[in-house]
Amino acid sequence: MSSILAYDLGASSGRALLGRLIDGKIVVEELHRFPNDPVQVGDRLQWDILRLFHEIKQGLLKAKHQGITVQSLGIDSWAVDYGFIGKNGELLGNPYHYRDRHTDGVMQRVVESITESEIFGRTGIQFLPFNTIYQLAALKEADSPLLREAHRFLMIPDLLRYFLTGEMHNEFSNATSTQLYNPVDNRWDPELIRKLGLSSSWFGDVVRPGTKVGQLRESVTEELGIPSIPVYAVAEHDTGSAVVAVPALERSFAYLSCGTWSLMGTEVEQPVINELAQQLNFTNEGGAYGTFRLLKNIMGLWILQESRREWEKAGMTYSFPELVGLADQAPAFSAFIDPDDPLFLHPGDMPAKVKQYCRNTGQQVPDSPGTIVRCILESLALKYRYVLELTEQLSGKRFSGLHMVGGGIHNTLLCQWSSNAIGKPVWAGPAEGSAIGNLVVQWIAQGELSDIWEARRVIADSFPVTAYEPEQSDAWDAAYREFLKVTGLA
Ligand code: ADP
Ligand code: LRH
Repeated sequence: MSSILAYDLGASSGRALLGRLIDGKIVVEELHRFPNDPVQVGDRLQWDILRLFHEIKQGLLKAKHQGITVQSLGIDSWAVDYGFIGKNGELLGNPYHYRDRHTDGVMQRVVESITESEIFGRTGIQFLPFNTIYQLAALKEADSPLLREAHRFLMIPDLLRYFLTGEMHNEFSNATSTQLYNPVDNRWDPELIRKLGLSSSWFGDVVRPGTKVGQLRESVTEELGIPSIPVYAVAEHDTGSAVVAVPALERSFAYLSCGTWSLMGTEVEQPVINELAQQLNFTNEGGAYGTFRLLKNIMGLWILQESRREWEKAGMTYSFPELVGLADQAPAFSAFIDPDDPLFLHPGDMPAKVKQYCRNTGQQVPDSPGTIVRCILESLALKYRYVLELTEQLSGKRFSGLHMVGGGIHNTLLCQWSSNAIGKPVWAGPAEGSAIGNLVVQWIAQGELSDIWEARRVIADSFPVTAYEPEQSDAWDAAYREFLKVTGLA
């Protein structure tokens, strides 16, 4: 029986899932899970990339110790971040975290010299201050020595794949997230690269999800005492893999990939690059098999994660289920935030920021973990309604419900409230969407599954999906009107 490995690195944790196809069903086993804590050094927030590589090797070792023969592997991770490789083939510096402040104010300066319509017209990508394009512009502004030494640009999974195989390739889904890739011309955009003063030689050939991109190199197989196996490029942007795994049986569906971020939208065959998409700040991220993700980023459970971290620092340790329980006990609809207010983007005392937002908007100020978590979760659910309505407006589609995937579906209160807020059913599952999407792309490449639609049917047959029906519609409609008013989204 053949087993394959999917590494899925989220902004909060990473995991190695072992997948097997047994009698037409997918069976997964979590071999390894590890935290992905960024590291603050002075003013800089960085990823611990070498530790992540170490954890990837630990996953392979665990497979070996269990006597499992792994057939192939793929890696997906959060988008936009990257490392540079120097002329000697070594990583230059440590990749910055997209929440690092080196990009503060850079996007505004870039769009003063290259207009928003030009950037959006060339890339179809939403304006987020941490997009790779602004990270690189920030290095340029700071005259970073990295740019003088840079030889090749690799995004996080490209980089880890390079460490494993010794081969350098840029994968398509992640390449689009940089806001430097032109999805119509199907290449890195030479004009944007030129206008920013970057070097086109950094950006290599772009491989599609499902391409075999090397074998484990000798240094890895010798160190671990394992045979060399093929490494595949999957939809290496985790959201791309998550959308592959949405168990939708209908062609037109809405999804919410719910983890550190909440990514909501629909799948399209062609990027939607028009004035409305730009004005609504939707994105067209490249996916597997010629699909695009027409979606919007919503700040997501990051606000809750950071609140939990803050309470922990103060000696109050809560698990996520405990926090959800406290929210359930707290009074309903007493205050709302716009989760996408820039206030919440950077790390820092999140409970204080939630309070500050409520105070500034003249609302009752939540003052306990329960009331703060309730405010965060209700506001997220209401923001989902807002973005779902925009997705319908932009795509011209009407959705009968919402598919939710990702770790956030363990939060059953959020799933129920999301259904209440949108007034439609929510179908929640699978939780490990990104890792499962990663697995099926490898199986399609190996001829074990025929295409993405067969894969989605098999996923639907293999993993439980919990259906939530909308409740308390009048109360949620009233809350939505209040939410739009206090957040200024009306
Ligand atoms: P990422 O891949 O972006 O790191 P995940 O998809 O793993 O994120 O989702 C992590 C989030 O899922 C956490 O921030 C937390 O809010 C939520 N979560 C995970 N487990 C539970 C649980 N048992 N109860 C409630 N929420 C949970
Ligand atoms: C989710 C995600 C999202 C990006 C963000 C940087 O993990 O990949 O799609 O916008 O991280």
